Amino acid sequence: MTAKPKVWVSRPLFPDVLARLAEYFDVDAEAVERRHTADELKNKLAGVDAALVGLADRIDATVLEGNTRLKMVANLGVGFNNLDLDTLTRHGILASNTPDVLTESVADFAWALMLAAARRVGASERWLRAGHWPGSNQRFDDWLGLDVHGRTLGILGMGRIGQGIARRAAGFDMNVLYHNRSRLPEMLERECKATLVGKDELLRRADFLVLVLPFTPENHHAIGAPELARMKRSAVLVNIARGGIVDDAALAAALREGTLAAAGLDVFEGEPQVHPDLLALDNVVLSPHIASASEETRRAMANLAADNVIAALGFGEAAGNPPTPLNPAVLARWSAHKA
Ligand code: 8YV
Repeated sequence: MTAKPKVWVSRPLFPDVLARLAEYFDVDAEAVERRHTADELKNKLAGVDAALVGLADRIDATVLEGNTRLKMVANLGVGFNNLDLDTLTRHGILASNTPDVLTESVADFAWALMLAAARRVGASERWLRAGHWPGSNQRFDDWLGLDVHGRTLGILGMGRIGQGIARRAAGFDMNVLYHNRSRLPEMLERECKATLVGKDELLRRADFLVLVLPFTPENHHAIGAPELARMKRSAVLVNIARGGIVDDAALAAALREGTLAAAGLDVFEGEPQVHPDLLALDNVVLSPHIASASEETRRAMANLAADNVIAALGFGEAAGNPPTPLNPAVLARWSAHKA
């Protein structure tokens, strides 16, 4: 009997997904969540045929140096700024991500942050839990927040998640503006009831600005002090995309000085560290990168990553056709090689 291909899973994963992988592979799954050093990644990846990795695992030239075995890296996320795709492609290593299955859950969460930031859910809960309510003589005009309905929603980055956020805005009777590299097809624009504007106009007009951009070097600090200065003092900023798209220090300064009303943040520069100035503020709602973390969605993401590995390594019903490859040119090269 030939030995099963070897697969490394860099983060603890649902046992049923690991069991699916174990039908085909010799699985080495991490039981404890932790960050791996480049050396650890290099060593692990040198000994396996495929790996399921998380966003904290940076897969680049350093960790792939001298690797002649690895065929496939499945990212447990839709964003893949942790993968150096050019280098993977050059090494003939297939990469995949987890699009679509998380779109609606992440769009839901963007709304959770918008509503929570606008209506001061976090700060008022902290006050209640601290026991301040009894005896406070809470006034009629305490805890006043911002209305969401009827306002202008700005979406920066109008991919699938941005469109999901826009579609939900109809229920809140909002005016939806977006800015994107390219204009949506007319049918989608109509479905989303969204109007394309320039970035400057988006910054000036949005009452709620939600960031859904992929993280690329060009998008580093796409929202910094100059952009924040263009926004309304009454505006709310929501970042569910990636840390580093916002200059967190500049954002904290704007929130502290009252040049921006509030923010909701799921992602941070240098996470899991959070800028101390943000932690000190009450007008920002903070969550630990959980926008996709519903039971169903995280399972679907894990299963999709597993589907990609199973199919890429030639097993299962979709053998040879992984569902969501990022560099399909590698697949073409593999088949040319076989022929
Ligand atoms: C993470 C995400 O994958 O999909 C993405 O790009 O940022 C999230 O869904 C998730 O937080 C697991 O780390």
